[in-house]
Amino acid sequence: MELQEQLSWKARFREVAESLGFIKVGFTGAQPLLDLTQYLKGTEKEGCFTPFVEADITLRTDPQAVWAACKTVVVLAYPLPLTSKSQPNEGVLARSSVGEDYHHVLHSRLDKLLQKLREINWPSEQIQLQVDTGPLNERGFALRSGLGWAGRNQQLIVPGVGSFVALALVFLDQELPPDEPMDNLCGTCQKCIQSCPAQVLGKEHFVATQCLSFLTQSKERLSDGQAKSLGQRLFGCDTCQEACPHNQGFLRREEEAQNKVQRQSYNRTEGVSYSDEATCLRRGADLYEVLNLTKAQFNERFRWTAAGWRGKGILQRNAYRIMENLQDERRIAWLNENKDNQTLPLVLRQELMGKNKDR
Ligand code: B12
Repeated sequence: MELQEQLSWKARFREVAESLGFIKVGFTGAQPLLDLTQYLKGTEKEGCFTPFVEADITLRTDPQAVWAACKTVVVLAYPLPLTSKSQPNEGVLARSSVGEDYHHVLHSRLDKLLQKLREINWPSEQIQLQVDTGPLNERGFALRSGLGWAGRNQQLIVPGVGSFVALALVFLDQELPPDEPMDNLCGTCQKCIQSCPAQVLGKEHFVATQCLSFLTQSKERLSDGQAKSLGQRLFGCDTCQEACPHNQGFLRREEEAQNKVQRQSYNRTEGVSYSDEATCLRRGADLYEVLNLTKAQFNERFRWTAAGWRGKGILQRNAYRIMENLQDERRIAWLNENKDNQTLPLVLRQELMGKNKDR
């Protein structure tokens, strides 16, 4: 294919993706991320790996090891929803875990993208997709495709947009001219480093197993110190992103939407852009309700969000620990009622075992 024709297909891809709500699109080749491979090899033994990543470093960095026909990786960013502030005694959900699970939202957007590409006779035989759960390192390809730069908080920051975006990868079996990586615009700013309650930023390596977001998702026992450090975080942590100057525009829009909007809900209609200012999603969750969730209530309230993927027990463990932090006495009666019960989450039982806590 001639260069002119390749550029024209690229432009058409972008146009279709943007019409579906993707906020930025970058293209890069299928060569492996060699620097990252070396870096990952060096950090494997330092608590930098979570159980959430592929163990084989080659599969995290080399698109052709995952799909031999791959020639181009397209990286797409989709905005996260605007949310409303939680109430003082509520548990707090990260923006990536409110509303319909972003994995579903992005996959459904990508399915529409493929359909529209077929309609314009897109010249690829096959196209493969990844949203978060595949093996390849998304931020590494995002950096190389010029989608944004990596903040000191590890986040991919899209210029003019910020980091409250979810990423997706589209793999093509045709070569298209790559985009250029962009400069890092953090300058000397240290705000995220200063804000991190776990003090994991700004170190030589990011020890992911100490990040509070990880702790809220971990099925390992939390120590009392770790549980205390969660504060009111029920699932995920946005603190380092909230401190970032590049996210202040997003946070202002949220504030405005929250003041205007009548409807503050847990859900929004599929297909409505996440950044639609008519829907402000609730980030707060009633802790006592979470503690008492039945399976059916969990399915109704959380299963379809990204806060649901670790199961009901993890949310209940976190809710209990937050109530402990808030000295909410209702947890004591709840524990007494449930301690001999199968419904007491195993991880919480293990954490409280042997300490005679609250009994
Ligand atoms: C495992 C994982 C986690 C782990 C570990 C996070 C981490 N920082 O490593 C935990 C559970 C802690 C986590 C937390 C969160 N995550 Co997460 N996570 C992932 C996942 C599945 C893999 C990440 C990974 O491989 N990490 C290893 C490190 C080394 O890579 P990285 O930080 O992703 O990217 C760096 C490298 O590529 C590096 N790099 C590239 N080339 C080179 C070369 C050299 C020489 C060096 C030194 C480095 C380097 O630069 C990048 C930026 O620092 C990705 C999805 C995916 N498949 O990639 C989502 C992903 C990174 N997570 C995401 C989100 C939203 C979050 C949270 C914000 C959720 C929340 N609110 O709680 C937090 C943020 C925590 C943080 N400060 O990073 C988004 C990020 C969006 C964005 N704008 O950046 C992703 C892309 C999911 C998605 N599809 O949208 N996550």
